[in-house]
Amino acid sequence: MIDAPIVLATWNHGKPATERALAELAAGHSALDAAERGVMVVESECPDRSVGLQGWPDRDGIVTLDAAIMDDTGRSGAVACVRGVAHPIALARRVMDRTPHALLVGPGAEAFARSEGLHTGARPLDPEQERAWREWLRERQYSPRANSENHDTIGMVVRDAHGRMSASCTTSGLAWKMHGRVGDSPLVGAGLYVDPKAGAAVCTGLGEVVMRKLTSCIAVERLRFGASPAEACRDALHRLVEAGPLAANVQVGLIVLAKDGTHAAGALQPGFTYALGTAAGVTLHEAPAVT
Ligand code: SD4
Repeated sequence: MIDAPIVLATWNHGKPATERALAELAAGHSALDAAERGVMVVESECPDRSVGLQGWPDRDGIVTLDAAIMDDTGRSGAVACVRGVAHPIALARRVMDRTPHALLVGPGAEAFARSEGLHTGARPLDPEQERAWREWLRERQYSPRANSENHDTIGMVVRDAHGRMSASCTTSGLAWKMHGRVGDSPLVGAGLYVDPKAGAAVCTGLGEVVMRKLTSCIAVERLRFGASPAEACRDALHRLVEAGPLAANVQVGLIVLAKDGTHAAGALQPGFTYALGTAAGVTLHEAPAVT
């Protein structure tokens, strides 16, 4: 099967990431390479400070990062709660390619990063991070807001011209989290999922909600049993609220890409934007609130 590639990525910063992923595909690289290198753009530069070493720190003033990557052969790699790594997605890829494991965390992940030449060393908070952290310490209120910073985390799904699929997620997690907290982004089935028989999905939003319901996996499983991407999106999001409405500050955004290239996005609340990249270019959209 040969047809046009397609890339989707979360939030407004999904646009430069998607442009990079499409360029990688155009240069003949795999869907896996595109999913890795696309999100690296946002790891390097993320003005809203929700990805990479520039991300907001935890409540102890420490920046810890989570990332995962998965291809359509069932392989995956992930890292969680890592410090001093500029490109955690590249580290996640190395976990997948060069270790017998699927997830490395904390000091062990950092030691592996050092052995792979991917550890960039401890660095102090920059003045903006320091200022925001000190301000947070005055009130110490932990109440993540829906669409907070409006563009948290980058998650991407890629389908190349041969129908091969991959997905990636990378994040600094929720600002002012407890030290050691890990969200959905590095967890296969929660933050991302790929099944060659069905499709791929990624999530963004309040990780504690997503990781309890395996939202990405549920969406892809719905595709496997014949749902359209829009139905899969709606069903997976409904699963989050079937026991009753969530607090007004809870947002979850979901992107679903079926193996035939059809796709959909949805969210618990308005305000979730995503980038769509095709041969015609990259456009930004707001996903419908589907609950
Ligand atoms: C987390 N899901 O760590 C991530 C954060 C995020 O929109 O995506 N925020 O819970």
